Amino acid sequence: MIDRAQAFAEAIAVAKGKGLLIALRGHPDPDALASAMALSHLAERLGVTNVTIGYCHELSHRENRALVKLLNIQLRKIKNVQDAGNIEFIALVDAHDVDPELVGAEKCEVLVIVDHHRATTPPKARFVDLRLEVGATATIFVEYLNALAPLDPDSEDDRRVATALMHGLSTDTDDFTLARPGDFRAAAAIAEVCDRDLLADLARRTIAPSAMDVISRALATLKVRRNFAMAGVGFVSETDRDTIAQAADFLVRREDIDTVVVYGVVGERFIEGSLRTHSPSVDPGAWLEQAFGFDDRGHPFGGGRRDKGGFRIPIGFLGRSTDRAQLWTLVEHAVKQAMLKLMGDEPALVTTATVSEQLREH
Ligand SMILES: [Mn+2]
Repeated sequence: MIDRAQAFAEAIAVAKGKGLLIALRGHPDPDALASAMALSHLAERLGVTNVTIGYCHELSHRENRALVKLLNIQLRKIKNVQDAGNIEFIALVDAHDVDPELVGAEKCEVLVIVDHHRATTPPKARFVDLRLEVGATATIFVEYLNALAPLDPDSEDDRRVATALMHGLSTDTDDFTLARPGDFRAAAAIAEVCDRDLLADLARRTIAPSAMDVISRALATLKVRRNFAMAGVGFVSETDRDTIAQAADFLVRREDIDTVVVYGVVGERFIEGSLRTHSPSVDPGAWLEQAFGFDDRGHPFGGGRRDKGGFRIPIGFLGRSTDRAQLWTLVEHAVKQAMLKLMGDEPALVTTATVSEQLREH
């Protein structure tokens, strides 16, 4: 384990005197943000001083924006690698490829990749540490920190890093319910360094009004078939895209179902959906792949692990349609059909209203 930390340090040291960009992929979550913060902290200790943490999509979740603010994480929103200055090297955390929307990355060398997601194509970098057996990338960074620059409870800066990592660990493992032995060891290692008050502030899960709105729309359109439920929530703005996942998290708690898919049109560009399940027979990744298939390049539109998954399908030219009602009808029809087909092409769904009517009759 010390060897891996040493190899990581050697790879990072290559960026001494040069510009290093920690390029966050997609909409960064607490694990990605904490890992970026830890990497930047370690890089500084290793003498790499020109480090930028960059992201190219919105920080969509209100809690993530709170995290950035409370922990004072220095983030740059960039479209192009050179927006971050004279960058020669890239580091990736909690992801193993560069965001497809980040321009100019091909001119830089990827120094390190530290991640815990299954890779579809082999990740390419000078140093790769991809561990499927940990619940969070934060766990790997705790290990590096222990080996290279142990966190000091008396240092304000070190406490912030520890707090971010603990928060990343807890959110990525669903409050440790999915944590593996390595994650618990990592949590134990930073327990005395992190700031408990700050951690409590970060953990306060608020529900934004926009999320409540999407949840209410999901409830209104919820269709239940046996132990499966689906809900289409219509149009959702890019900044509110996480509300779809929040609605799915809420609905899967319904007692008589074990799987739910919530979907909508995000930013008038994509059909996006979230799957949540606690069925032993539903593998989210495989299920979504079967339901929605693959894009032109052969990548599945959906993916997932354990108990959750998501999909994203571009609507392309149709997104320009000004008749939103018609567009939604089309989307709803196509998504429902894809899912129903997978469930064995049975007749029309029973709506919750019909179910309660039937119950009243008996
Ligand atoms: Mn993660």
